[in-house]
Amino acid sequence: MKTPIALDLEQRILVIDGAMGTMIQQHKLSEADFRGARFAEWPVSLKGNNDVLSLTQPDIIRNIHLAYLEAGADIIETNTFSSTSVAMADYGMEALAHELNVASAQLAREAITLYLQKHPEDRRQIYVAGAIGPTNKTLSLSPDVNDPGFRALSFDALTEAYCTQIEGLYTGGADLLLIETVFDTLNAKAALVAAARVAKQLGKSLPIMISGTITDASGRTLSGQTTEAFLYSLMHAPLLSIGFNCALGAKEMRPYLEELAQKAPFFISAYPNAGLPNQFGAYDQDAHHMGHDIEDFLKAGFLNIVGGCCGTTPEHIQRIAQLARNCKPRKKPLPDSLMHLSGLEGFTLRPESNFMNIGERCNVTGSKQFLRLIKASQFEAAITVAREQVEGGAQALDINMDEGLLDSAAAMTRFLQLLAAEPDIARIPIVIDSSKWSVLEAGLKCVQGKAIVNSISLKEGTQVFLNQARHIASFGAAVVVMAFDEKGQADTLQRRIEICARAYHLLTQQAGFAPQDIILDPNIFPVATGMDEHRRNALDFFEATAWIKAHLPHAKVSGGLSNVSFSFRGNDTVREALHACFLFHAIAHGMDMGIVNPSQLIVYDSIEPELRTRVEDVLLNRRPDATERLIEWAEQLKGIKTEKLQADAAWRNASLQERITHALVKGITEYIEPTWPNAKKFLLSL
Ligand code: THG
Repeated sequence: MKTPIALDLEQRILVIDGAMGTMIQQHKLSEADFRGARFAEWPVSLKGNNDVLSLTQPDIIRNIHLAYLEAGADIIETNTFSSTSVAMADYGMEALAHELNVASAQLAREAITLYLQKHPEDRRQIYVAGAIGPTNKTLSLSPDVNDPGFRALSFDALTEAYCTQIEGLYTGGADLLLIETVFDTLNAKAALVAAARVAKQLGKSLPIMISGTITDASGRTLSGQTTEAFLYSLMHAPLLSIGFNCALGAKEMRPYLEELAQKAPFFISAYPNAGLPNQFGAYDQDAHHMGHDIEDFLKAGFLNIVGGCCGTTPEHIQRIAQLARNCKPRKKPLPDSLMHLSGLEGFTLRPESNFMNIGERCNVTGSKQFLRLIKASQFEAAITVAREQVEGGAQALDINMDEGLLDSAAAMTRFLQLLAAEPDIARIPIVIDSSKWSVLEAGLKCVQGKAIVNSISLKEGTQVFLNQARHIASFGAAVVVMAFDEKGQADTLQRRIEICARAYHLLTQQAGFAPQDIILDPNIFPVATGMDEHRRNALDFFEATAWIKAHLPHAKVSGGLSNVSFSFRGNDTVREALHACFLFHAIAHGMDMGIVNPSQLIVYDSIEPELRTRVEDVLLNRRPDATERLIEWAEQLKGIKTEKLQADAAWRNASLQERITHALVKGITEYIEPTWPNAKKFLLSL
């Protein structure tokens, strides 16, 4: 059902108010003014704590709201940008967070009542948006230059703080929640999780607006995301609107707004600063000048909600309102049904896309090298494993820390937080791989992008499955479901189909999952094991894949490719041939993605024909002696090395200087050796 504001937005462009800070500054308030009588003895200086003015100088705040209403604002923002316990800690006012939000929302409501009493002829619906700032801490970046994995705040602590803020905004009478000035989508996800939690508690949900901020000229958020990645990271929530505010002013915002307007299935908002800040941090763009840039957006049809941020005044809003009245609102595009993922950049899987490679090597059970590094806490070197895969063509990275002797949740957290600091790796989406729910949960709290959770299953029944799925959905991640139920792992075609269909229907009908975010894994098992019941392992996977693609709309199919060749461990030639042939047939049956070693994938056509025949005899179960014949061939091959096109080979062949440069730039420490035992200095023996 459409909310009243959604219906309103279909008819007209709504105007959101301008800056609170600039208006407060004009009053030249003293320390004593900020404190008022109530906080006269407060041990910390309160000058600059604008939000506390809702308690100590309510008339000033109410009058600012009134000025914006007189200027034509349809949405006024509460004075609560920093009213979380996290941001209020600067003033020792953590405990006042709830009260501040209640008071500020009430002030905005009062201002609307006063305005409407004065202007009974004005029949517009006017809304109070509860302003929810990003706080002064970012969940995806370290404030400590010496430890890129450090975080000043946890996801859970921020979520708690947002819950308190949002409850206060509800109590005070806000109509909307405005999660604004988003510089890190992980912070915004915490706000979304909090909003959903409060809505459930109170049995009422307010429409949610999200507004991000692009702070550098290359078009990225502070935490490094592009517009597309920003959108995909937050698109799971049933948003009223998405847009940008603050930052570099209207003109600089244009290309990013244009992109959002094209891609987002929500209403679009923009409330920029009055131009770029000058050398004193003030804003010079007057109403006329800013109006000129805004008019361009309006005429281009980008917008549904428009207003101003830092440096804007009622004069600016009046001009913007005038312009908005004369323009038609943008029409929302219909949501597509493509799978969108993101790291720092967006990724979209289209029907015409090639097979998607998920790098398998950052897996403590799947790589002895990676296990050794993680066990020795050599996280920096472990990061190199991730980088090599990206360079080798991985389009997403599978991370698995499931090893009995490790604190897997802690290792997952640490590794993901370090990865976030590597822009060339964090570019691509993360696949959080674990068979332990606690590890998956920990991983979700570390990634700002739209990730894949790998995996859940029906092993423990419907209820556990649904609870886990709903939790994953609240973080916006896609999910891999293994074909496993209460009775065990699916090992026939029929069981694969049955379990995948059941999971798909539960996810779409009861867990609110978008079908394109469901990835079914119908179990890739080893072939040529010598066991008769394994003869159809590959064939059943292929046929299950085809069935899924034909019967479960928009669902994706994935699998762990290297599993298929476990019985040929140590024989890379046969393993690579098995992988290439398996993929060739699986893709033909509709497999969309897989966990693979991207730099070790070879081309189907390059396989020696006799080997290929023998491999396919096994995969397709074409003859009773297929396994013997492949083993026979494998024996004969032992010792012959294949020429692997390793992705790093090229730089390893370059000149010493070039190798040093490459290693320094990419932070590859693998080839550095000490010149003598316990040396403090290292020689680059590249
Ligand atoms: N489905 C889903 N997730 C999965 C799997 C799956 N995650 C884990 C696994 N299976 C996929 N990942 C790997 C990673 C490595 C290997 C196999 C699967 C592998 N490793 C070499 C080996 O064991 O011989 C290790 C060699 C080395 O130590 O370097 O084969 O099916 N959803």
